[in-house]
Amino acid sequence: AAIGVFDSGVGGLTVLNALRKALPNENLVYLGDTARVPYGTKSAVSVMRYAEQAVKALHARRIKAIVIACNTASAMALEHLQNCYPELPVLGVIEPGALAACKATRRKHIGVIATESTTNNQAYQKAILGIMPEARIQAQACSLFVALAEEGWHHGELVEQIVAKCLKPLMRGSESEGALDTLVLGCTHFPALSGAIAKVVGSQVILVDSAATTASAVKARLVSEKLLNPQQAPGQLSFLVTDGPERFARVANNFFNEQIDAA
Ligand code: DGN
Repeated sequence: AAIGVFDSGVGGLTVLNALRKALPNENLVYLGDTARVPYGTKSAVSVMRYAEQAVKALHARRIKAIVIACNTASAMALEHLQNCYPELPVLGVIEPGALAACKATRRKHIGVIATESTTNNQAYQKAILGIMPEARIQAQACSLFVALAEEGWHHGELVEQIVAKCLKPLMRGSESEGALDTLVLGCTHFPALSGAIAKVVGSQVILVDSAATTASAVKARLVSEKLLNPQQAPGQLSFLVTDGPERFARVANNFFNEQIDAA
């Protein structure tokens, strides 16, 4: 059986990289809902419906666990999906991202950038405060970064100018007022822009994302449920998309460390 990994498009591939690293012997099936991306500007009702259909398609394969590798879908649909499949581990990326932020922060002042739907839903704010009730959190929607990341606009002066403009509301606090010390990349597309984001926010701000902590959480869950693949052979990878396999393969190569051929 395989681990099913779902995202609205290519962003979840940043999580897939971490899963490959943490669980090299596991078979992974990735589903990108490319027909309906972006989720980040859609209503909760639509995102729930899309996520439900995507997970149903994964469930129809031999799946032993599901990773919702999309912050927007995790924010809006994780609980619903867990209720739909009580027999399966269904894990999202928000709790792991919040945990990474709480581990990294020194002054407990945390910024969160994500899609509009994720920031409106307050999922990160709730998850961080659940771990660290005294944290100060500032959230900022940066839905535009998804398009930049998908188009392969990851570096350069123009990208930094756009990033600076979008992050301006977060960067107002001075050191004495307690400027933020940690920034959560709360969308699985954003690690592609981490170089430009780091340049804009400066080296004193620690950037964290959900990928590595999600992979650790998945591994811990598989171990505790005795679901790890006993075989030592390298795990198989397969990709499913709901539209445009050629575009997926092309764009995916900006996000994933291994070559992907059109699905
Ligand atoms: N990658 C998705 C996320 O983590 O929220 C968002 C991409 C999108 O659908 N806009």
